[in-house]
Amino acid sequence: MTDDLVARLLDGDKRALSRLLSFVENGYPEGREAMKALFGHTGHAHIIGMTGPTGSGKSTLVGVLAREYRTRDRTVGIVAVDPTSPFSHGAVLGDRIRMQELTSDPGVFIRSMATRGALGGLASTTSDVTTVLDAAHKDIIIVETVGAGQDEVEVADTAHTTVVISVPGAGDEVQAIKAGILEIADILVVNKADQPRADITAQQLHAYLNLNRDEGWEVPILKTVAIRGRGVVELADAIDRHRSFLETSGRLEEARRHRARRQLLALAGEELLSRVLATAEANGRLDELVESIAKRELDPHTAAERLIQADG
Ligand SMILES: Nc1nc2c(ncn2[C@@H]2O[C@H](COP(=O)(O)OP(=O)(O)OP(=O)(O)O)[C@@H](O)[C@H]2O)c(=O)[nH]1
Ligand SMILES: [Mg+2]
Repeated sequence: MTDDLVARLLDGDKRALSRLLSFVENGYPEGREAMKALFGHTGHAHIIGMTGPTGSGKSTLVGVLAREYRTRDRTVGIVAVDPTSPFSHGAVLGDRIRMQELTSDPGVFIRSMATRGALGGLASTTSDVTTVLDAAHKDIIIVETVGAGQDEVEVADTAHTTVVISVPGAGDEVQAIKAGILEIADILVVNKADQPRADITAQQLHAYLNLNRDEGWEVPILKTVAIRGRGVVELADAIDRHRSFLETSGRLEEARRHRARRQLLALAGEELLSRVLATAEANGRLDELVESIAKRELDPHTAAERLIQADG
């Protein structure tokens, strides 16, 4: 059955794509089998992470960016991770009319993922979802996440280009700086530039970047008005420039190797743990060791060593 789904997905079937994504998100064995078969068909897509505070206009910007890429004849996959806004709940984009325009376009596929705390973690699930979309011939994959912390930093690891979105603030500190997510930005956007203080926010970001310069790539700071589609051409251009930079500087290769290592170790770790647990749960060894630690007869380090030895 998986073979059939994989064949249909490679053939461009949207329903096969949806079903395979469900398998992958839920950690089903079918998902895993499909991932094996799909891997050889991946490596083409450019993955863009868009992160920023709640309500900063990420979804609106993702929508207009997707349309911009469609005018450039590129197919687009959109992954919205854990959409929190009551407006966007169930629907990815704030603006429903634009949303419909996008969903009726066969060159666009939109997926909402409410799987924070998913098996294997948010980052690994997101990574698998982008792999499936890549195999489904999406040229551009945009992942939207709320910039809240460590999860986003890990999700950014999956992206080739990370766009961090800020909005004009009343205070003196930009939200993204506070959240500690500025470091992961390849491109900075001040959205809602139709509101006052957008220039001041851009200047603050600029000052901050000057203190933390990266060799080779100068992080552009762009102003956008997502609801009017303003600045989106410049954003798409900047993303494409970043892609070229990654390719010519060798960073794309480096990132691929980095990702390969991370995936291999994460999956091997999961596999080892599940093997150890299968034995230790069956023979009651796990409960015994837990009891011993709880009664303070055994320290957790020694217990962990014994848990693994018991398997061998
Ligand atoms: N004034 C103004 N409002 C905007 C702009 N972009 C988005 N908005 C509005 O800001 C609100 C939030 O937009 P969303 O796109 O849902 O923001 P989000 O960051 O995806 O929100 P969450 O997914 O809930 O974190 C909506 O009411 C948008 O219409 C902009 O450039 N200017
Ligand atoms: Mg959103």
